[in-house]
Amino acid sequence: MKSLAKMSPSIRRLLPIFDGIPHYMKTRINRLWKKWKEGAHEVMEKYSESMTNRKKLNVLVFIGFLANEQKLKLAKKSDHGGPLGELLQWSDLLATLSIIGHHLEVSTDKSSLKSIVWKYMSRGPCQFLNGSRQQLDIIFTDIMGLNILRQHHRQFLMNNRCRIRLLDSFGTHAEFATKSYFLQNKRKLSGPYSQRNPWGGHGLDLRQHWTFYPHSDDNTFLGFIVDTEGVEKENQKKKTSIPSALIYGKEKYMWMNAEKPIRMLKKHVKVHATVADLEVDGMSNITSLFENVQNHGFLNSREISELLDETTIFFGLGFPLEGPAPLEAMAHGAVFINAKFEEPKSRKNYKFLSEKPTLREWTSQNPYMEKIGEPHVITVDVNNETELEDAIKRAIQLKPKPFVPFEFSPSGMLLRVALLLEKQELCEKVSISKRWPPVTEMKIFKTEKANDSCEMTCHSLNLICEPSFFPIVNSSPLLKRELSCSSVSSDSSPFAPFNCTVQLSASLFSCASRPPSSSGIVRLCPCRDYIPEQHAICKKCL
Ligand code: U2F
Repeated sequence: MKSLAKMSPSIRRLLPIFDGIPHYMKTRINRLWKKWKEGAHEVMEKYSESMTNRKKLNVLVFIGFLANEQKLKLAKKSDHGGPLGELLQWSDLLATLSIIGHHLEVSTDKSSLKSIVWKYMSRGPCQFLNGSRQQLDIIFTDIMGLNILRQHHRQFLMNNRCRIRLLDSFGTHAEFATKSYFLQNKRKLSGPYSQRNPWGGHGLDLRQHWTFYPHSDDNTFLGFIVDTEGVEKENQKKKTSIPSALIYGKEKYMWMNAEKPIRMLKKHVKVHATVADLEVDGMSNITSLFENVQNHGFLNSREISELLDETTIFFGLGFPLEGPAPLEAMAHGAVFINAKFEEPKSRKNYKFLSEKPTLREWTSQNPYMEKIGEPHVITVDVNNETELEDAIKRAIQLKPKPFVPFEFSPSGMLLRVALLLEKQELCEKVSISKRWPPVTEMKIFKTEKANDSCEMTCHSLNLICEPSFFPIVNSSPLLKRELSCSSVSSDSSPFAPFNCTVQLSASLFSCASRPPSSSGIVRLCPCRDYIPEQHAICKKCL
């Protein structure tokens, strides 16, 4: 008998792993535990059918970038301004997996990884045949972790390829997933900064790449939760308080070229900052920028939450892209001024993105927030003085209520991860009737313009593109019917199925790929609906 996963919102289950994880992660898990417990209660009340009767899984969590700590020092930097997004997501993933009742093996270094690998390798397939679940079911790791597994545990990786779930913040597109396609097309896929693909080429199913935001329909959305500890739902900003802005950017390089927008901001509001490295060397050229700015230095989560409570405007300068902070600001009732990019940024024109395995185009600092819009978010070209001044004045008036989209709440994350782990099948072929999302939810559309992706077509109809349906859409009879083809040929192309052409390489199925405008290509796209504020789950997927 397979045992069932039981919801267990007790932090005690996580205590044994606390010694091995950075201080920042422990603090976050402890601080948010009350919220997690409330979320567990809520999800059991509202979605008890989906949350019960799930198989208990053996899950390995191998945080690869911490295993390279000696070189990268990311855990060390987490206490004074380094990138926190990844640590925050790993913390939330650990809390989620523990609460939804799975068995966890956690490793943040090569030697403990080795003992776990041996433990499961030596058990081998016999136990599995007996029906006991003494094998690993799922392995969460990151790209650095995958490289370590490839170098030191090749056989283990080969046996468990389909069980890998890769934390991949910005996502991976089909063109970058396999080495061969990228190498043949690298010129077309790159810009002036680099023609390399160091983070891609793993040959995984694109759904094995789990992202930070729900931004790539080809990938799976993992997400994180928004810290709302201490925020009261109805609590609006104190009416009497002087309007203020907190500049988004915890290291001074993020402030480069921002003199003009910051000057404008100072004209209307009191300006605060949390820049960690201001006291360090080379201050001369930025001194004027920080005049009349109250810099608090790097704050801990409680302090930043208190500051956000008093903040009217959370002000984006264009970088970091897609961090968690704007969602936190919105959860505290601040208006996020989101820097709009007149020319969208991508690996073809922006150095930071030039080696990322995606052709995604950023229309602003945070495209997810851009879609949320007013009263919570104003997306504006911060270098256009007139537009910026209007935006600042409007932001002062808006006074939105605190808001957290369901998918970034504890209950939303618990529900999503529980369902994905229970139902998304990537190891075995499943019959059409047992597929998840159910095939009955598939809605097929043609792209309207030659340059459109399937994502664009589905999104324009308030649907999302569902990659698991591609093999079904990829059928000659369907093409003949939908596109009036008399005969059908085949091709290995990220645009297929299109016109009268079926897809030859399953690894190239792609929601995101956009054919050239002049190509005359009409793509066939499988779309599905989703639960409002929960993109990963279709309405009948519960
Ligand atoms: C993103 O990483 P970042 O760490 O730069 O993301 P941010 O949005 O700046 O903030 C992460 C957390 O840092 C916290 C803040 C957020 O929870 O409340 N914080 C803090 O604790 N103290 C302070 O003084 C200021 C902020 C993204 F997540 C990564 O995936 C990307 O690699 C990176 C670059 O685009 O951006």
